[in-house]
Amino acid sequence: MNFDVLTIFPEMFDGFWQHGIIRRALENGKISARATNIRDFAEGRHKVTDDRPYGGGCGMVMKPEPLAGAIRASRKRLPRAKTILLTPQGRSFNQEIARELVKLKGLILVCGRYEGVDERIGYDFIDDEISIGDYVLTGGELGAMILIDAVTRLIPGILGGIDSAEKDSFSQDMLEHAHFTRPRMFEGREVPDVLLSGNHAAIETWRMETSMIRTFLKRPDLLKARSLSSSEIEILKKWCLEIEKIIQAQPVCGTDALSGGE
Ligand code: 9D3
Repeated sequence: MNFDVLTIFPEMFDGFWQHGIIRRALENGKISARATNIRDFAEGRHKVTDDRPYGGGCGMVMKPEPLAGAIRASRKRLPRAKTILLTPQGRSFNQEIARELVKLKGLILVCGRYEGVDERIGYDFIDDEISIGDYVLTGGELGAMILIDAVTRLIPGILGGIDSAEKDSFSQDMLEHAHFTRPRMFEGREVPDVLLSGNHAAIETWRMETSMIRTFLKRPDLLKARSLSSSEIEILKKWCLEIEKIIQAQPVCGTDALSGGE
């Protein structure tokens, strides 16, 4: 995968390229990535990239010529790449879009600043528009990093574990099970016995159960949207029975009248 980022703040990416999985992917040639300064394509002594909006109003707009120049140069370098504008108006980025983008040869990521880019850049220079969520940022750079991060870890052979990315595709509609590592006792809290039992079937069941209960408590929307396996249904039924037992153990009318609410 080849990433080309177009921005007026290329230095923002210096740290990003230098760490973790992105760095390793660059080193072993799984990705190429560079941040190009849009200002390098601006004319005149002052290399201006923004201007006041026609029709008035506050804020500035990114001038079309430097953007067009930068995109043309990128397309020469990456002729088969898709050009994506990071903008609050784009479709909301998610794992499904990440899986769609990892199939492509290259991505030219255009980072807007100020109030936005001149509308005419959208006509011939942009193939797709992506937002990273419903909150207001100061520009597209962090969005580009998020997109690169999410897409890179999906490239085959990038993640340490053989199946980490593949496992995501099964579990992405559920929250993950709880994780523990050494020490066995931390500030008075112990690691659950089952994880030390060596009983792999029991561990698997426990993990599925913690995954289910967390999803139920924190993201019930995910559970409702999902078709459940028979073992998952068994877990839910078991909880139902437990809850039912608690209710059955109560006196007939409950204790509401004694609680002093009214
Ligand atoms: C006054 C109206 N604002 C729209 C909500 C204008 C505006 C705010 C922020 C225009 C551009 C920006 C800068 N944001 C991005 O470039 C951006 C972004 C975002 O703000 N939220 C989520 N995803 C993205 S991707 C790029």
